[in-house]
Amino acid sequence: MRKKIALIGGGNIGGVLAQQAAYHELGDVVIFDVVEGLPQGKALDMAEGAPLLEADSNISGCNDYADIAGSDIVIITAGLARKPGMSRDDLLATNLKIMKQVAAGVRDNAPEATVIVISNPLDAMVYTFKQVSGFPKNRVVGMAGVLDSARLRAFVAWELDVSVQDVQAMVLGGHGDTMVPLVGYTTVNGIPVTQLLSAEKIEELCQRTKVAGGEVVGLLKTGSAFVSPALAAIEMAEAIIKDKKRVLPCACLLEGEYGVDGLYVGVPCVLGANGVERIIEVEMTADERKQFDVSVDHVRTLVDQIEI
Ligand code: TXD
Repeated sequence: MRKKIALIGGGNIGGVLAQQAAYHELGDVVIFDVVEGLPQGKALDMAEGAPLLEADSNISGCNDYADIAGSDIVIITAGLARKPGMSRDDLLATNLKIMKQVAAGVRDNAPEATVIVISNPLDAMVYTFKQVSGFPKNRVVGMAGVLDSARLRAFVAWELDVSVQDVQAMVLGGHGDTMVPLVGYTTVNGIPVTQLLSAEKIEELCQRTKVAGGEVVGLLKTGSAFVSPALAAIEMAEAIIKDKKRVLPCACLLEGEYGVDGLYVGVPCVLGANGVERIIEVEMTADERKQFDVSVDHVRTLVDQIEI
């Protein structure tokens, strides 16, 4: 019996999610969107291409939440994306209204699903979904750290002219300019990056990571990054579907961990069949801990603006 994956939002990221999930046969894919015809058209196009990739997943599109019934995984991208000059926080008011609708739709039609939230501002949106849906915290997780860490991994690999496969990195905290790249956990096949790059170059790459989303928005002008975010969410979904127990940086509900209570913040966790199975508390330098606390304060400022 194949898993069922519902994608709430059939836009730029939703389209890549659908392709990746279906063509890698992670499960049958249902794309939900409020725009009539958009999810149905994208799904039909992808389904007609499936024979060329010998992928047997069913792909469908819908505008009715009833069609997501029985979903095992729900991935949410519903909401506006940034335009040049906008911060992720600028999306709060509009996307908050959308997330409340989405959370009710998922709660009422796929109550057993594990949910990966992507919509921005991420830390506030995943918090909103949790509050409105009432789902247990292990089944509500936000995608940000996997993307931010992938960006730092890419920058380090390009600088060193080494395989991206051999670079590991960990970026924690809120998904915004206050995110915290942990240099001590950035390695090249186990070799600390501090042995391979100067402190100045490492700082430069960490800074580029913090604004990498805005760099893409500035180039695209019509929207934000959509391939790398989708790939990051697929890595999380695969860990859950295949019970891989991956250790990944994800936005998780903290209830005392890292000295934080009642907020979703990016931290390392174990992702498996039961969603967020465990949160891992890692050591940080005094400076990294200070940055982390600043990032948490920013998340709290955003969340304090939310009225459920
Ligand atoms: O790392 C991260 N978490 C971020 C997240 C990385 C990049 C982009 N990030 C955010 O994802 C971005 O700021 C947006 O808030 C979401 C989705 O970005 P995307 O680029 O996919 O936006 P699109 O192409 O505008 O798609 C959004 C879709 C679009 O088809 C709308 O019709 C639909 O959302 N939409 C809705 N779907 C369901 N229900 C409602 N109410 C709704 N409103 C809009």
